Amino acid sequence: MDKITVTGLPWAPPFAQGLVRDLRVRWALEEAGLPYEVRLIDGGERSSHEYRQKHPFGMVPAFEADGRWLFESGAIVHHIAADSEALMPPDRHDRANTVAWMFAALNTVDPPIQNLFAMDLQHGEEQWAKLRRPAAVDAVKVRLGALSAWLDGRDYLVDRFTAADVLMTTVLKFLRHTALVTEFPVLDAYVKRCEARPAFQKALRDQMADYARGAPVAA
Ligand SMILES: N[C@@H](CCC(=O)N[C@@H](CS)C(=O)NCC(=O)O)C(=O)O
Repeated sequence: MDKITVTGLPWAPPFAQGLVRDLRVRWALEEAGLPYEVRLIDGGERSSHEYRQKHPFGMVPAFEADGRWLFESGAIVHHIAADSEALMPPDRHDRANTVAWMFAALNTVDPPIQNLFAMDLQHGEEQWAKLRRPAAVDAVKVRLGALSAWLDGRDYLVDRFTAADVLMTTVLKFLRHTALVTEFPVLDAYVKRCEARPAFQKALRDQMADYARGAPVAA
């Protein structure tokens, strides 16, 4: 891949900082050792016809390599991983397992987590959210319990660090406002192991630095 650009937000409110999904793309690129530029785009540009040709839903991240655009963070991480042994094992069966765990992160583990995240951080004061929260927590715990059982005795989702761990870790990060991950010591250790990687640390540092530069000036 020649010139790579990733789109991100110029700023995010504190509850979302470190969660915005260009983080997982930056992390994957750091692991792969690929240089890239981040283009921070505001709401006006995200709504523009031109940007919608790159990202139909007007969100971040979008990704450009060799003049071609791609959207959806999972698809982007997969695209980067497909050419990088740092993120995708060479063995055919291990590759299939890695992809299975990438889908599991986004399609099986993420939905109940996003449900709880929205309840707590967007609707926390509403009566319906208070009533439904215990069931939403239980649904998250069912997934975390199964994931913890799988990771017990393993360092990573497949035999070694892969793109699946990039996605799973950044999905679990959406629970940081709760103690749910720490209730599962295996998961707590897994997240800490993945987040200790220099590539993650650099990606997070860079994203936070962008938000510090883009912070709204107090009136
Ligand atoms: N499924 C999409 C979700 C993308 C998404 O939710 N992006 C958020 C930031 S994490 C966004 O762009 N929000 C700003 C907006 O919708 O205008 C992906 O994984 O890329």
